[in-house]
Amino acid sequence: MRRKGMVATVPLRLTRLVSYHSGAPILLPLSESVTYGSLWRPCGASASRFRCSAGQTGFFTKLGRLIKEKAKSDVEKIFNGFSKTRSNLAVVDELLLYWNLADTDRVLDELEEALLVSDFGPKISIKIVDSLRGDILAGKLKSGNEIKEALKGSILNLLKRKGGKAELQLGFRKPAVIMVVGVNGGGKTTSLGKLAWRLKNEGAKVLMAAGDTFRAAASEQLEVWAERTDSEIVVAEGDTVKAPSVLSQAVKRAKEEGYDIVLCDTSGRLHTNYSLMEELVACKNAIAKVVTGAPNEILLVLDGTTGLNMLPQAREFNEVVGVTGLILTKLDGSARGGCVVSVVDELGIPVKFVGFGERVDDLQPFDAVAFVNAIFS
Ligand SMILES: Nc1nc2c(ncn2[C@@H]2O[C@H](COP(=O)(O)OP(=O)(O)O)[C@@H](O)[C@H]2O)c(=O)[nH]1
Ligand SMILES: [Mg+2]
Repeated sequence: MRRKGMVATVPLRLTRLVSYHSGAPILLPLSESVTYGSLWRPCGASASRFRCSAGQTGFFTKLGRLIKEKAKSDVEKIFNGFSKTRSNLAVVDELLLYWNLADTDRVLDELEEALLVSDFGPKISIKIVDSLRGDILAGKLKSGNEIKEALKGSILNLLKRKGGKAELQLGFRKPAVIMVVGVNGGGKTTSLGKLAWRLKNEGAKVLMAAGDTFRAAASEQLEVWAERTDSEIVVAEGDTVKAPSVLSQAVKRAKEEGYDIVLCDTSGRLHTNYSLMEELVACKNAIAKVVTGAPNEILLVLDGTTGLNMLPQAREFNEVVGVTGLILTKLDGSARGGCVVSVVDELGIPVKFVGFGERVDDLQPFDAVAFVNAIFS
């Protein structure tokens, strides 16, 4: 165990800090090694740059909330991508328009079918329809319109009750650390870039960590995002550096240099590949060694067009690494919205962000009311 004041030697040859403030990348020390005695100073020690006061709780809470509130104004445009889900669910209106009590069983069967083809999954579809049946038979729902509102209400309720807090939970220690995980091509790196842009707009000092060490192009892709968002980034130098080492060094540096937030990218992996999944655990542990309680958020990126395949993915990632929130991407494509409800229902994990394009501002906090209105509009 390292004690206060003890000097640790961190081989900086492994990573470089790239700063894009002047437009061109500046490579910070690439010496063989550098002494980092102060890096290990525990929070609460004398150095003023490691402020761990209660005030930071306020900063991070405000940051999480601000990001959410700012999105409300233009949230509607996000859901254009649900056109497929919407057209599958359009049948609900037709069914309920001519609904009468004698017809209940047939209508509810067809309603269940409509939910199934919209990727809600069997468990959730049956649950929703059974609850509607109970309310109809109890005389609580007396018209097609009331049934539709109850249907929307039960989905909304589930998203809110099971999903819990949609705001980022950034803890109270600086730096807050966010890790993005998920399968290849889901949109991790892109979402991380967009998230950096959002956080920077709220005044946070952001450091990116290129933890996708499997593909050389992955770091370069994140460097482009760093440049685009005027963020700084830690990348691996050479092929032999492992992801946990990159992330750990980035968090150390963030701690040393007073960053508010570290955004950690990771390699895409199939949720069925256990050795790679274990590397994620190593990444998480490496981060936790540097900042107690970190990573504050482990965001699983799910491609909105994959439908029910996202459920086993979410299950596996959650089991191995403990997912705290979901980012649902590619809603500008033919996103299949229903399965999100299944993921939230089964795993009790909130959707925190939705991505709907490749531009820097194409990421919005998730709004459950807008989501339900969009798929049933
Ligand atoms: N249309 C669209 N494309 C996206 C979105 N998010 C990511 N992409 C694209 O999906 C591809 C894979 O994204 P990337 O971030 O590299 O995925 P990763 O492998 O999980 O890091 C890239 O071509 C991105 O531009 C999105 O919300 N909408
Ligand atoms: Mg990537």
